This record gives sequence, structure tokens and C-alpha cells, in this order.
Amino acid sequence: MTQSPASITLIGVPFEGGAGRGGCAMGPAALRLSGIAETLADLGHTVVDQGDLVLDAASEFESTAAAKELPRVAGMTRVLSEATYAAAAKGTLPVMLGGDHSLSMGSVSGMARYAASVKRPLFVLWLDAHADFNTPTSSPSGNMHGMPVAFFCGLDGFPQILPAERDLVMPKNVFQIGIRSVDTNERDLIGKHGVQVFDMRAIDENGIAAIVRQVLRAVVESDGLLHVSLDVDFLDPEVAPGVGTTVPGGATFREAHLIMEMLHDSGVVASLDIVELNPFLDDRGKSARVMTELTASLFGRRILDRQTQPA
Ligand code: 5AB
Ligand code: MN
Ligand code: MN
Ligand code: MN
Repeated sequence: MTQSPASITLIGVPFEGGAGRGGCAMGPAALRLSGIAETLADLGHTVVDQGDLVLDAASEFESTAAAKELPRVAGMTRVLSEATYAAAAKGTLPVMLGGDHSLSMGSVSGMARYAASVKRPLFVLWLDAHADFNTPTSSPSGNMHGMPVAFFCGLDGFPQILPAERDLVMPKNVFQIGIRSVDTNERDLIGKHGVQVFDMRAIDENGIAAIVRQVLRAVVESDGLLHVSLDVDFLDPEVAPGVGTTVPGGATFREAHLIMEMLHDSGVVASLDIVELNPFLDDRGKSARVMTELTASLFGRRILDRQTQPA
């Protein structure tokens, strides 16, 4: 868990096959350059960087307009799902250095398998401008970085990338914060399956702390494990410009930090994805540094020795 000194496994996923444009494959290098491993070690954690995964396409699939680069996405999903499971099963906390958001098809599937093996429910906190709940049938773009949540929840419309008996995440255990861009079909799917969405309006109306408390209460009450998936575009583009799919009106620097600080204090975080960083579009390393700072807050960096006051 994030609270006491943790053993952290950094898993580099230099993958951009799920995004509409190139650049995310350089994400792991930029995150390393921003000092992510050293920052976590300075906080007292044991950090093992296992380097970048070697990725291969799954040649039985075909790339189509509905699921672009499917062979590469499928190959990455298989390798990362194994790597994430293995890192968690040996008692470490996997941190994925992405890579585009299709990598969560693998990381979350691996964590779902791990959670099932220890008989605890898996919850997912999805910090993103987008819901990423499209399927190949609903997607307007065919880009698979817009589909990972639908995949790990087991929606119809995907080819069989992982074994049929794989462990899934229940849509009601997926909490999304920061959402401000949802496609028409995707909106119907969210309603039908009951994903718990807190859009930007909910943050404006309630404040971020009340929302995070509600999410953490759900996890703690059912003794769950929490996987956090942090898309760079969750943040306002002014704070983090280095991403291919900017949407104005995102989370502020402080809102994002408060989430991370509260997550740390909860002690329920079991794994983390840092995704969609595109160093080619970044402003002198600004976004890479912000992601490293946020990760530091999630792993215990604090301003003063004080927790968030109860409501
Ligand atoms: B990201 C869009 N909904 O499906 C689609 O950045 C955008 O991982 C997806 O959140 C954005 O293509 C994917 C229009
Ligand atoms: Mn995303
Ligand atoms: Mn996004
Ligand atoms: Mn994006």
C-alpha cells in the first residue's frame, strides 16, 4: 500500500498504438528523466525499475477502422497484464509508466486477476477528461485508448484478447473524476452499465474533497483494492500541455494534488497508471514534471504533517 514504505515496481510501457497520434511511446523516458524513481526512493520507498516491456503484435488479429492497431494493442495487453499481475503477486505496487491509455486494458486486467486471487474486490479511480468507455462498435475514432474501461469491464464488441475466464471489474466499482468529453454512444453505455461518473460540474458543485471521500468510503467499506489511472488530460491544459487530446476546463494543480494526498492517507491504493504523456507536445518537460510531482504526493509527500480534516 502507499502509506507505509512500499515496494514499488516501475513498469515502462513505451506504447502509442492506441492513440491517434505518435509521441506517447516516449512517455516512459520523459518520466524517468523527470526523476520519478529517485523521487519515490527519497520518500523512503523501495523502488525497482524493471525497464521497458518488450512488446510484440498478436498476429492473429487484424487492424480495422473500428479497432485501429488491434494486433499491437492486443500484444501489449497480454504482456502488460502478466507483468502487472506478477508485480502485485510478489507483494509490490506496480506503477505503469505510459504509454497511451490503451495500456490500462492490460494493467487493470492484471490487477483484477490479482484482486480475485486475494479475494478482494477491485475498484478503479479513473482521472481523465474522457470516460474511455467506447467499444469497437461505439467508437467514433477506432482509437483504442478510448476503450480500456469498456474492455476491463467486459463489454461486448471486443475480440478475445485475454482468456475467456479472465477477471473483470464491475462498472459500479469504476469511479471517474474530471470527465468533460463524452461521445454520444458512450454516454448511453455509461448509463446502461452504471459507471460512477463525477464530471467537472460535480467538482465545481461539490468540491474535490467531498467526491474523493465518497469514493474512498466505498473502497474501504468493502475492503477493496484501488487501482488509480491518471491520464495527463485530466489536468487543465495550462497545467499539463503535453498530451494529444487536450480539453479545456480541466482539474487545477491543487485539485489534483489534493486527490493524491487523500489517496495516500487512505492506504488503499494498490497500483497506478501514468498515461498519455506526449513529450513531443510538451512544454520543456513541464507535464512530465507535474506527473512526477503528483506521483510523489500519492506516495506520501506532504506539505505539513496533517491529514485532510473530516467533513
Ligand atoms: B484518452 C474519444 N472519446 O474514443 C475517442 O485520451 C477520445 O485516453 C478518446 O482519454 C480519448 O476517440 C482517449 C473521442
Ligand atoms: Mn484516457
Ligand atoms: Mn483523456
Ligand atoms: Mn489522451
